[in-house]
Amino acid sequence: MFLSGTKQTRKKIMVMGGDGFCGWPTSLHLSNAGHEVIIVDNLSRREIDVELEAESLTPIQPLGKRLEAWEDITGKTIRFHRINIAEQFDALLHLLVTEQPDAIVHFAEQRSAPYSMKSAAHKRYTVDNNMNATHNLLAAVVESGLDIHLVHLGTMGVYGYGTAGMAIPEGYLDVEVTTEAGERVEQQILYPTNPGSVYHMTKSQDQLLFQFYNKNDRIRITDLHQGIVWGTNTEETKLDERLINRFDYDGDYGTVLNRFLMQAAVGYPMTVHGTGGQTRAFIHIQDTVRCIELAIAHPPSPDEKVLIFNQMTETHRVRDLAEMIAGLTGAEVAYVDNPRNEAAENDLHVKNELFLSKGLQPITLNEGLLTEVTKVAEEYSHRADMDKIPARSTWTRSHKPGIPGEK
Ligand code: NAD
Ligand code: USQ
Repeated sequence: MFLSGTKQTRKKIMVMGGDGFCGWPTSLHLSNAGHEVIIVDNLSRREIDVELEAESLTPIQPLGKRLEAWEDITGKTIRFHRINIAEQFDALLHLLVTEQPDAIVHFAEQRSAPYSMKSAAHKRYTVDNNMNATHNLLAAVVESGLDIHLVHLGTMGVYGYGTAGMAIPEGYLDVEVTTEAGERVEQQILYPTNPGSVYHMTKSQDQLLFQFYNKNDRIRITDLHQGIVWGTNTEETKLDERLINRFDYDGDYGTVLNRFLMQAAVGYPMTVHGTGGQTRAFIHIQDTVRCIELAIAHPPSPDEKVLIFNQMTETHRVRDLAEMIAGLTGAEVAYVDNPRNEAAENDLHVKNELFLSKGLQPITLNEGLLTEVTKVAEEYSHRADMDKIPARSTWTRSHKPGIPGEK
């Protein structure tokens, strides 16, 4: 069951944020591969659905039902602990000490850029939650005295998206500096961050926390700078409707490609922000779960610096995605005012050699997969609330929201 060609053995893995869009299919994938999986989640994402009065397009089951279904179907057990890792440090530490996991996958952060920009309260919540979640985890690993490999889900957005034609390296930039004595010396530094939202800023700060704890306490850390995830289901979530994954389509949590596929399926003009000249990195959810399995199988050694992988498989310009889906489905494209403060046009070149060298065979955007997502959206279109589609969170107070037909 384990990855072929690796020396992987059964590991005990804690998945922080294992009820979320990436965390749930990852938990199932790791459990199916033979690992012992324990989910830790405070269910805050489900509470945010209540706050926003917006639900997943797909009918996700309560976590208890999901876990029961997984056991029914596969005979495998995934345990669950409801802990807010940003606030309940003692409970977190106790869990690490009693369970002694080999690895922790850290998804447990507020991950929407528009949500993080809605108001001062949302900005503060995102910073408090994300910074404390990551720092508590690091401090708990040190306090436990255990050698736990931490795999974190970071973002391509920490780099900013304009690189003057250079391919974004995997985390580190080689620079040449001139010493006082006039000598030219090479150094490697963390690629300078250039976040575009309060959410992306917290991910930039995470990098410094990792660098410090790795240097000071020799914690083994892999930071995965992931692109925009698209798709819904994986091999495991397809096994039974009760295992179905979350599908966010609302203006705050829906990400661009899944939103366009859903909009095409329900006959809502695709909401391209501005000129749609923004180029972004993408990865299918099935590759997300494979990459995490690969990262767990290849931990850095204790004397190694933080290992940073660019977890993306392709880049696309937003308007090209919309035009491609329009070509496939006949859906309309609407160019709306951009509610965000971001460059109207950018090129993006990204290196992703580390995952390719570890055996990733990337899934790229293809008609079959696009149609698969559109079919999921069509099947559950009766659950769609059209009023939740426009992106209403604005980066600067003077902007109008992006609603088709309203300029
Ligand atoms: P999600 O919101 O669906 O899942 C996050 C999960 O973490 C939720 O179940 C939530 O309840 C839980 N959580 C949040 N704060 C917590 C806390 N303090 N204690 C315990 N649990 C907590 O998000 P997702 O799309 O699955 O993203 C997961 C991670 O991957 C995020 O860190 C995000 O930054 C990163 N990422 C996501 C994407 C994407 O396109 N979805 C792309 C790149 C990176
Ligand atoms: N966009 C549109 N129309 C829409 C929605 C978005 O044109 O209806 C545009 C946005 O203006 C932006 C681009 O599409 O230029 C991407 O937006 P997004 O919401 O899909 O992605 P983003 O806000 O960057 O965030 C998502 C995840 C986040 C993750 C990030 C990866 O929510 O957790 O970190 O993708 S990355 O973009 O590579 O930094």
